Amino acid sequence: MTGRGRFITLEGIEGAGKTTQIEAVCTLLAEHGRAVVRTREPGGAPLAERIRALLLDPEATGMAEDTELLLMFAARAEHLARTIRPALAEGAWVVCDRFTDATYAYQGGGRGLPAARIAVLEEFVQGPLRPDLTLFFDVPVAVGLARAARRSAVDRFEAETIDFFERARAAYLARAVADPGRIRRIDASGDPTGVGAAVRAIVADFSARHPG
Ligand code: Z5A
Repeated sequence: MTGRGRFITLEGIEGAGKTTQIEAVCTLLAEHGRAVVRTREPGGAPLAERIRALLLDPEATGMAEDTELLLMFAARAEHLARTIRPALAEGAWVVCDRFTDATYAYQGGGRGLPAARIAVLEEFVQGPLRPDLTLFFDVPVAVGLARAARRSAVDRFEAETIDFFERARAAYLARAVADPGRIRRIDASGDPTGVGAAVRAIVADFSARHPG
């Protein structure tokens, strides 16, 4: 439980289609009468967006893995304090493009940092707060990267190897298996219309089970 509102996160590797589907999630919740706050990580608050720029800067080469991990959680602390916790306290439903599952996937799976180290920071920064529902958009790495390659700009993560994204995907899949009540895996390899139908079914069911 997160307070009066509910906390929904969207996760997946590069090019999985989260950003494409997040608006539909927000629209559906609004149709159900929810006050909705859409946000993202890293970022989602003014100072957190400045940390995001540093984290994604392709010229920030050679950043130590622990520095990257701590910056993710520094941005998250700011995001929680300025955006997420106030919105939940007011009863809003917060819909967030990535959250701490991404840290387990990218810094844990991708970079190889120990999950126990991430868990310490998770507890420190979040206390008991966890997402109520996580939509995991699962695509083969080749599919996600081919979609993302259509964009011109490349950030610091997009420059990573295929093996890095394979490890991130494997970490997401393991978390989905370990916590199926919260993390709902969606086959995101199909066309946007079909993926959107699966998303709406899950979110509508979740909303119906959490009235008021
Ligand atoms: N990161 C981290 O390491 N640790 C953390 O704790 C957190 C984040 C919170 C944020 O980058 C980076 O931070 C991220 C992980 C790291 N880096 N990576 N990789 P971001 O927010 O800029 O990037 P992203 O979250 O990965 O977004 P993305 O690459 O845009 O992926 P997406 O949002 O899932 O995909 P999309 O923008 O919706 O779609 C990509 C393209 O595919 C686009 O042209 C769409 O039109 C197309 N698309 C979407 N869906 C479909 C379907 N179903 N079929 C065909 N084409 C589609």
